[in-house]
Amino acid sequence: MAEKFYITTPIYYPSDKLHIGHTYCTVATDTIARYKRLQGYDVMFLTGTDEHGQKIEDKAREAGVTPKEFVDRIVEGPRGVKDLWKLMNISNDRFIRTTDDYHEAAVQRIFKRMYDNGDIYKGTYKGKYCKPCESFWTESQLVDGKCPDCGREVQDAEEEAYFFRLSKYADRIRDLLENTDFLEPRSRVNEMIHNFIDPGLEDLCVSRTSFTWGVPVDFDPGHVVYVWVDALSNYITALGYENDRYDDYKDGWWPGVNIVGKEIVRFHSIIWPAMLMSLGEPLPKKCFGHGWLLLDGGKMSKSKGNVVDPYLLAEKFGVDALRFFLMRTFPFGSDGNFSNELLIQTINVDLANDLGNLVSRTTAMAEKYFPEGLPAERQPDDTLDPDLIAQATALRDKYADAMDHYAPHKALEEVFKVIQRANKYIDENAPWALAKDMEANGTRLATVLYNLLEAVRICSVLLTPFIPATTDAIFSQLGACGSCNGCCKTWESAAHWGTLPAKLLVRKGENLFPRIDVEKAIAELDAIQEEARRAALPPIEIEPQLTEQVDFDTFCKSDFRAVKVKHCEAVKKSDKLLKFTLDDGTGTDRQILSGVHHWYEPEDLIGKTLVAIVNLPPRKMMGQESQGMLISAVHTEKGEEQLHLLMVDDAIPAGAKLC
Ligand code: ME8
Repeated sequence: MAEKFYITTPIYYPSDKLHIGHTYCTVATDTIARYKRLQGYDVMFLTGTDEHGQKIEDKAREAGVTPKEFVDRIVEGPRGVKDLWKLMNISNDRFIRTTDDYHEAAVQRIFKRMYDNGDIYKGTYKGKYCKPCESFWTESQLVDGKCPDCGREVQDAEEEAYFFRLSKYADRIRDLLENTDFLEPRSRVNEMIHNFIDPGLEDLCVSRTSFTWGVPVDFDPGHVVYVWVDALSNYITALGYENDRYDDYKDGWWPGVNIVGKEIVRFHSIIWPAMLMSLGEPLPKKCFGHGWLLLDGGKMSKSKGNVVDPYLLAEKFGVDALRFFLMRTFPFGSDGNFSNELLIQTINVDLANDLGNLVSRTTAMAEKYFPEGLPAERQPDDTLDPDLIAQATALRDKYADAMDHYAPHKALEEVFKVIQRANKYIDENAPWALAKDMEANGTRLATVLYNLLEAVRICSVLLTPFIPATTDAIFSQLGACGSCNGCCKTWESAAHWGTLPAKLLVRKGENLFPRIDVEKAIAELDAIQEEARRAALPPIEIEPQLTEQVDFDTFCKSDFRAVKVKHCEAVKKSDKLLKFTLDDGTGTDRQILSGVHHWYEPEDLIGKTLVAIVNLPPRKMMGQESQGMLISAVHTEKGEEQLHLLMVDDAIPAGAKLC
């Protein structure tokens, strides 16, 4: 029976839309899950959403809906979390929502078990609270008086609360971190020991009374379970722990591998193992803390607003291109700077140039030179062939070594060495030259093409966890699967040269990754992002009214008159100013300059009756005198200033006083 492999992503806060940083973590976990399936493991891949807590309660209130309505929209709604994972071809076997009934009931039982065994007790919480992170901190844990995780302001907090005896597990946690390879990369171990274990683990506050959107403590209903105790439990409740929705916990699916971002390593490598110790359950096999994708050197946080929409990128560049970029570009354990240019460059260099060219040249030549199919006869060349064959057959083990060490970027590096080697092999063998004399060179040409097809096949097997839709397309171009029943796609076959059937009917398909025009694509992205930014702005903004009062006499000193536009023209060398010649009822023309050209063309205003204040001292604008000011109404719409000149009924004679 196949060995079980259970892997999880963090469950996401549906407090806002997911961004490319979340997509990174899920794509990475999906790639590992697919790799394990390829190797023959029986894989269970869990993801989900973490839906309780004050932050969600606050956001729902702002949106004027219930917390459940709020999270439902983000999780299940159009372009929500589930839609995104579907679009990104995420192969999760299960999706947990912490508002699922079975999970909530199981969390109550988990809390009660820890209470019953004396690990949870009641006390008073005094300390600092970071609302965005929903984390309590002691004074000594703050960095410059701010939250050590996100750097934001913290508030004083005091409330009756339940506490978890985390301190009791300090030695066992230290041992786990220092003396096993539970937590990776190793640098994260040092961070945990230095920041949390060495200063002394304190008991953890695990209930709240200041809000209600959470799992109630069933034996003390004023309290809700701390959102992290609720959230971390998902990894086992989703298998059926303390509930009968699933049977997998007792069927041996736990322990599993938790893939998490670096800022939540503390929860996963200290609190979570301590909870499991308290429950007497096995500890996770592994916690891998990956780095962050940064934007301009800062965290791409939804709270900071500089988000990159994965929908937009996947729709524009393709799901596989985005998946590939995320895994190829950023070493998994470290931070990396995300940019649109980098994404496009990676697509152009690796996917269009290296992989795309190899596949399209190989399949095009095979189809052109052997339209009836590749013959079975071979003519190897001891000088030209062995290096390609050796590199391609050695690839699988190097790849596995990288994947087993949670280094998907290194695995791809190895695959691309072989792709580059195969492209070189085309140039070394010049199939187009061989094709000039098919009678003399036909067998050698078939051999060269077969070798290339084999190299493409091996690379495609190993690329499948990363870009599954693309490799499907490649396999169908190779024309293998009709006759081999998928055996050329297996893990075993990736270390075997000569798996493709000797006789092959190759059909070149569509270009896998057309080259992208960098400047054009960046300009288009900028335009889309600008549109999205504007769409998110409030529709109409009106300037707040002044509270300072003017006395009536002062107000009466302003002389407002109806004026008729006799002539209007643009002021030379100014994009803004229009020059108005006005009848103000005095018999002498009045000239006013007004910065309204952005909204009006001069000819549209001739004959209109406007309102002007006529007793302002004259002033010079662009060298011309303006004798007063035209009155207009202004507001902001979708971030853009809007202006309307005040126009009154044409029946009102020029010079009529407005009061
Ligand atoms: O932390 N780069 O949820 P979350 C890389 N609900 N990864 C990033 C990232 C970025 N710019 N931004 C976010 C939570 N992430 C909890 C988890 S698990 C029991 C509870 C990653 O939606 C982040 O590091 O804030 C985390 O691993 C994941 O996205 C979910 O973040």
